[in-house]
Amino acid sequence: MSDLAKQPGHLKKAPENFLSDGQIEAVAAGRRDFLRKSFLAAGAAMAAPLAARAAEQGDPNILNLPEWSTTLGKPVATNPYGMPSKFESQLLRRESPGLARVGGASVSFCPLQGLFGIITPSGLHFERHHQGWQDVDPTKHRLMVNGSDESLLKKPKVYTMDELMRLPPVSRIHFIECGANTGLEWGNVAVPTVQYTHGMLSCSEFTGVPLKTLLEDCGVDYKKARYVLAEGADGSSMTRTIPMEMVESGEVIVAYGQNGEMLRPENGYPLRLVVPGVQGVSWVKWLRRIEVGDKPYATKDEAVHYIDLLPNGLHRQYSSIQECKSVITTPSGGQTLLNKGFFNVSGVAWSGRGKIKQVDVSFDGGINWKTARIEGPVQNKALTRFNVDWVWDGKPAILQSRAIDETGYVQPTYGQLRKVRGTKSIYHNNAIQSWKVVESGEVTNVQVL
Ligand SMILES: Nc1nc2c(c(=O)[nH]1)N[C@H]1C(S)=C(S)[C@@H](COP(=O)(O)O)O[C@H]1N2
Ligand SMILES: [Mo]
Repeated sequence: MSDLAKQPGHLKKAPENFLSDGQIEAVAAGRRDFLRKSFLAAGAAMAAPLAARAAEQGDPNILNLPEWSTTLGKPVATNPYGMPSKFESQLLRRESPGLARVGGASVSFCPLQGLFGIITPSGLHFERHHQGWQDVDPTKHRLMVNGSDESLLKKPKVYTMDELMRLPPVSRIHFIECGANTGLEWGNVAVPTVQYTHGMLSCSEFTGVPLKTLLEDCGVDYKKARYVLAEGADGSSMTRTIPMEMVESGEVIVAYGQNGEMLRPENGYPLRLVVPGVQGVSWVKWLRRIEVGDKPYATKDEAVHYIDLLPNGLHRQYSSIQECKSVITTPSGGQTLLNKGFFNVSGVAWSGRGKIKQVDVSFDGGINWKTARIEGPVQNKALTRFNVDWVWDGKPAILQSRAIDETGYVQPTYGQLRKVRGTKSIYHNNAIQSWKVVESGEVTNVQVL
């Protein structure tokens, strides 16, 4: 450990993080105010190093053996499907208080502030449904593959799940980000936490069959068939056009697996399209049909959703690639630094164009930059974890991260992004995020141009 680590600072996590026994009771009783106060108390108690506390105060957590450590534990398979500890019961995906739920159409955000590494636990994966979710019977689910014309695809087929799962699979780690992620920040609506600013983002290992394998099985003519239409089976009949080059590269996957098990119902069980680097809406869930065609389809979803109004008054319709972006997840909005000293500043970076090459972090609002440690191996079109040492001197600070991908593209500031994209946009915001730290240690969301 470095010398810095000998004088660690302490962080009060946002209340999404772990609870004590007493706090669990308080939550159960719905006594929110008690919860808030006991967090402050718990934070203060944590501030003295463990050994010093034991010696000076006779820390009962060291001196008294708890009953559980001297009695029989619970038997195996008490939970045939394992669940998180009860002390983690506040780490949840959450709906934004500011966003309306229209029928089943809404979004729940991933608690990025409480996650480590790059894999999103399946139960915390963000959700975005245009017409709610269903738990679909896999024995009745079918995938049809056809052409807009017979000359484009010679042998149209319908696959059962069993048939798909017999084909040679691939497993790859990729991020998925909704094109609307960080959307409210365009209008300078500084929502409080990283869960709400950046939580329409998740990363999983997906398993499935490359779409290329299926199209070739059906006799596709790549010379004529230059586009693919993907269609979902849910009430929204979600349809998106995907250019054939992406499919030919082998990256597009017809996936049934997520983090080693079948997809979760909310994420499209039993079948979804994985389109690495491309905005979430193209990752069609409950996938029931693939059609190949010779031109973009310009469907309803492509005409009205996830389009960008540009300063010249035109709409950009197919902004499919998610550009290079990053965000500091700890410390982040809603958390509090309890005292000066060492902090490990941590976050994630990603790019729809490939691998992350470098992440720089600033503590003074973008004047000086320090290169962060990248936790490898770095994966293609996947979240990439970065960490950097910081000693907080107790004075106001503005924390930022700036990612650079393997194409050399540098994540822009708000000033740079608005110059090109104007101010009327909602989607595809990849600007540098700023977290302001004030003397009291409170961390809030601010915008720096
Ligand atoms: N069939 C279908 N596919 C869909 C959607 C949908 O509503 N229906 N939502 C899309 C959008 S807008 C996004 S951002 C992603 C979200 O995936 P997730 O819910 O697994 O996070 O799924 C996409 N695929
Ligand atoms: Mo989305």
